Amino acid sequence: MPDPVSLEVVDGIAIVAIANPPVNALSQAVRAGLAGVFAAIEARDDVRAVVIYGSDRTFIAGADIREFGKPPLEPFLPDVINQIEACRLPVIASLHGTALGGGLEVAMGAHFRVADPAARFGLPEVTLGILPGAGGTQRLPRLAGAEVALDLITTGRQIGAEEALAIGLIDKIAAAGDPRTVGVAYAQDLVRQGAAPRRSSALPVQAVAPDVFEQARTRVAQKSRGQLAPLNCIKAVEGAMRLPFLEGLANERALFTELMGSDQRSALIHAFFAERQVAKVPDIKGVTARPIEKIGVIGGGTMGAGIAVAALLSGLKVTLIEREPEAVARAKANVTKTLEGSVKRGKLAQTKFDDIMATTFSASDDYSQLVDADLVIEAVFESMEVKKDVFTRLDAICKPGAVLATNTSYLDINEIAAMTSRPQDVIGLHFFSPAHVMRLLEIVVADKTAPEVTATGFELAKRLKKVAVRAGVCDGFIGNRILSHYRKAVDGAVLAGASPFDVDRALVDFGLAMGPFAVSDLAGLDIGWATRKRLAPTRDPREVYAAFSDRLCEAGHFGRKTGKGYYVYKEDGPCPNEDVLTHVADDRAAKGITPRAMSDDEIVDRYMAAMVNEAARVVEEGIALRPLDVDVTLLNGYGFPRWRGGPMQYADTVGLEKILADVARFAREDDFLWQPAPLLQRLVAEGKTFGDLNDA
Ligand code: TC6
Repeated sequence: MPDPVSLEVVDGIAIVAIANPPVNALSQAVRAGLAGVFAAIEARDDVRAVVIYGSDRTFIAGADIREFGKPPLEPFLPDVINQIEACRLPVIASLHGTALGGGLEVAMGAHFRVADPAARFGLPEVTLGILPGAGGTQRLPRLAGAEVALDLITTGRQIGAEEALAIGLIDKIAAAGDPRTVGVAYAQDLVRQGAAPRRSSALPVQAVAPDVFEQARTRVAQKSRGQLAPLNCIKAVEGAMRLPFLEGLANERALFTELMGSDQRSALIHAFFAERQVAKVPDIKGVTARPIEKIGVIGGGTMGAGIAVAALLSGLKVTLIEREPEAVARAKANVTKTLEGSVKRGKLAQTKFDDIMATTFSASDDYSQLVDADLVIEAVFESMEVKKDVFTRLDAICKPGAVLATNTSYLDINEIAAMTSRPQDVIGLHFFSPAHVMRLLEIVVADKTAPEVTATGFELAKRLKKVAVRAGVCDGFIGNRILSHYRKAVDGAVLAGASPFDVDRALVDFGLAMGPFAVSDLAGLDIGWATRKRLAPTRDPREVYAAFSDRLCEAGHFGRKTGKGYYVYKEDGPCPNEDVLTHVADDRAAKGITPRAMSDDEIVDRYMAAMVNEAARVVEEGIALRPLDVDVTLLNGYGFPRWRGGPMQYADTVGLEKILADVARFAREDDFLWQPAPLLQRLVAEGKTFGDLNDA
């Protein structure tokens, strides 16, 4: 491996280049390299200033996350940055690409910062369950003030060069150019001006209003419920206000070390890597995707319109097909309204909107508009008959090689593909609603789907900025199959004694964005009802079927859309629908169940054991490639708390023995629902984890 840090001296300017692809992370070799070159620079008498820059596409994107959780290796980053800051010569950081985390901390340790106009800056450590532990919580308040520091450090949000200049984080935005030339030119200017080192650590910290930290705590309590890192971030910045620099640094270190040892840190870093790992799918390695420029969307309801918007926002041409002129007009209005919302929120320029409406978007009731489409996504009513009809028509119209995708949530894609003369071109692209917002895309590979069609699905996801997970065909694929299982478990908890409101509260306390009953109300209770009716003929007589939800549906209460479901939706917010308790009591009575008290812990244990047990089957059957694919699915499509890393990471954290023991415990009440997954049993017997399967 070539040395990742190099030094050359040109006309009195020491130029330090960092070359550690792909993102110039601060691995041990980079830290040691920086320490070495700065020692060498101090020993020379022909140097007037120092420039640090990153080679290739970026400055430094942060600490090397792969080293986290392993024994720390010297030299430590805070010491290296202190060494850079202590340099007797002016040190200039020339920033381009992204200066993130430890990378931005290196830049703040330099004495001057010049940036490319397109550079981005941020301290995203909080999103990984840690804090900027190399002086960032002490130097940023000194450069930009405590309020700005609290905002950037507790949210991890990135900012552009203009904002960085305005808050005092950087000194200059240069004309676009290569960072070496830009840095050297700025260094020469500074030398000409006789500039001396200007150390951030020596700057005074401006006083702030006393309630600034309390307000930050309130914000964090709302937005980052349950998470440790944002609270430690606040404490570290508070330390910068009341402690001298070196003591503040020691305080920061202690808070950092506490987080480094937390399960939340492991979970968030697992999520980071898992989201990159899901795109690595063996059957499409080296396979070239088909080019996609024009797509068709069949169906202009909420889902179809959302898919159309997602595609339009990523620059694709979209033709939306509906059945008749009124439906076309409604679909067009749906798409237009959503795009107008993006313009209002500043996410889409008015000129871009005008361009989309004039040239890239069209809607029609004529399937022949799709003759030149590269990919068509069907998002019509969830009925096999309707979908088969659509695919028959697509088969007759679409050009050879066009990818034909269905957005079905549950149905058998092999059966749909069999309606066409080209099953190799048929695939499932399962979006989540609202499709222009939700990050998850399940790419469902049917028996005959060609590898380049799968590769095209992944390419499309990248273009739409979605996280794509490969799934196999089964009822519900990865996410909805697991969901229907844990839904049965929470229904079972209600039959046993908890109320739906207890269940929702316990699971929101656990970290879910919403409880499962509130989610059902949001999705529409009629959807689950339709699925239950569809599956009724094949239902196993041993299943304990919770009927209380059917009672709500029979009374026309479908959740939010009808104003009533498990909750009643009023102007001042939702409140529990007390009628539900009557339906539940009737259901228990009909089944001869005497309700008992159930703790929040038991509710969580049931929910998690059901989720993990079914997920183990999904992995064992190859529906999900690896446990991490399940985690990414649940994190991005089902509101599972990211700081728990996903269900499989959670299971590894609490121990698979506990999950298996819980399955056995609940089986004493319902041994049909609670049958242990063979993979779970095997891993426990072998003393292995789901993580071991990810690494295999
Ligand atoms: C920190 O700095 C703490 C400091 C205190 C210390 C005391 N380390 O995302 P991409 C890999 S915490 C190791 O696909 P992009 C990534 O896994 C850190 N590896 O590219 C992938 O590898 P693969 C604070 C890293 O262009 C490859 O690089 N910094 C790291 O879409 C390409 O990544 C952050 O949190 C890393 N730090 O986005 C920034 N970063 O090809 C984290 C990336 O084997 N990184 N990799 O799969 C990012 O946000 C993005 O990677 C990006 C580039 C915006 C830099």
